[in-house]
Amino acid sequence: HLNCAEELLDGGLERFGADRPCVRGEHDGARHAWSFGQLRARVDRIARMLTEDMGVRPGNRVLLRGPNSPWLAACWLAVLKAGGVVVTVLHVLRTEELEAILRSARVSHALCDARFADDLEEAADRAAPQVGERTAIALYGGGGPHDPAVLAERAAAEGEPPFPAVRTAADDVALIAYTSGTTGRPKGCVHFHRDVTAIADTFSAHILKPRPDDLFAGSPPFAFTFGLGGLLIFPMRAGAETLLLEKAGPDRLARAVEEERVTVLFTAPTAYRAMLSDPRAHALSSLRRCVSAGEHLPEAVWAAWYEATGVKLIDGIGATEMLHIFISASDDDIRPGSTGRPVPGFTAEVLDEEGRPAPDGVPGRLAVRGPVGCRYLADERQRRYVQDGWNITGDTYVRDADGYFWYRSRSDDIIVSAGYNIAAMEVEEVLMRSPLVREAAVVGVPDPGRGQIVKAVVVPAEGTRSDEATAEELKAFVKQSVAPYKTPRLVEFTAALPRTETGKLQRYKLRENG
Ligand code: 3SK
Repeated sequence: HLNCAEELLDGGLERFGADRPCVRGEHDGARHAWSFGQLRARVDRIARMLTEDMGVRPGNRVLLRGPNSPWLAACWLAVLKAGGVVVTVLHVLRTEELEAILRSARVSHALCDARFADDLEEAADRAAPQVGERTAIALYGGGGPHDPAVLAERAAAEGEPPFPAVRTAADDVALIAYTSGTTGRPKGCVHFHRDVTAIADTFSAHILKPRPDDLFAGSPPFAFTFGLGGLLIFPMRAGAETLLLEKAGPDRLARAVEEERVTVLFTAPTAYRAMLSDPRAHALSSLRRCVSAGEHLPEAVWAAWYEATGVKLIDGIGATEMLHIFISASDDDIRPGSTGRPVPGFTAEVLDEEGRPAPDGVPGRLAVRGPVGCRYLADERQRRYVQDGWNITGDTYVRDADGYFWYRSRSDDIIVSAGYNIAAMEVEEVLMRSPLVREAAVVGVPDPGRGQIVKAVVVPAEGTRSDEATAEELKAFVKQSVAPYKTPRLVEFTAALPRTETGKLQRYKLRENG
């Protein structure tokens, strides 16, 4: 038996005391700062509302939509204490993207930040026939008598009795995290209650080594499991405090570090680089641990960060399929430019095309196994990701004679831009719906700030002009259907796309042309 929310919250309260600071941050202009005890009072009221008023039963899938905030954290824990399965989505997703997730996960209930209700309501109407019933949506943070946040505040003030967590098994499903598939069809990655504690007891315990007096902060949203681990699970497991920011661009992050004396930072290389260009880099002196993941960390950024702050960036590779980081290094084990070595509990190999271990120094496909692994929700792509018990991550790596892993490239059509994974085919499919487009191909091209940016190469439809105005029109067209981070920053026109004799698109040629 394990309920990971009970373990983190009620277990944390027992281990560290009810008054230990747990979560602080902003929600829609209001500030909140809750101890373990104060957070539990709110979580328990929401859990009660889910089970008693909304009819959530163990195993029901409950979607969470909202930017990082103390209320999102409370909802996440409440769904799990109520025995539900959390499906967290980026709040910037559009109707079509939300509809696909509601259908795929058969989401019966949702807790949504009141400011982001519209697309979700529409998606719920559209998905109802496949889900079997219309997803029941409760809005938090908007005020009103049924607002879970209002109910929770009242319960905390009145001192309601604790909600007994549903007795889930360690290998009951706790969450379904969505990741871009190379085909553009999102894949739901299923993780158990025991996986949640496993990532804290591997990467966090052995590499990060947080202290109870730490204050965590960072940019990745909970919907990206890098953020869920780094900004909620790891601090709670260590009895530390987390600062949750709704908007966490590099400037806001640097200001928060300075003003609130943040000690542990989680963000992507793009943000570390941007923070360095701020002349107030000295204001980062409170930091003692900084974790970089989501995209490859260039050695130059590692060196510049060390010079400016004296902190050795902890690089790591993780995947939504693996829940969190499985290769990394900290302190004197770091070799700048290398991702590190398998985190204790994990084994990693570099495999050749036949699936045999490649000799050290020879690039191949990264394969990893450990206490967590890929379980796609009803998806035939499982067979490609898990082979002979190894998780094949889609990255090309080289291992050196000392067992350090060095990143080479992605081995699929995923574009990694500012830490976001973007499926080239998803963007292509949207472009192809425009009457201005005859053919389109999407690739990632190198960018000093974001690692890669999305570039669309378009064969215009008859009568369409290949000019700046058409390019802008196409960008706006794509933005209507998919989240802004997937929109091409560059649009180029061509008379024909490069193809093999059998008609297969030669994406690498488009990449080579920058
Ligand atoms: O996908 C990633 O890059 C990642 C990195 C670290 C932790 C978790 C994830 C999903």
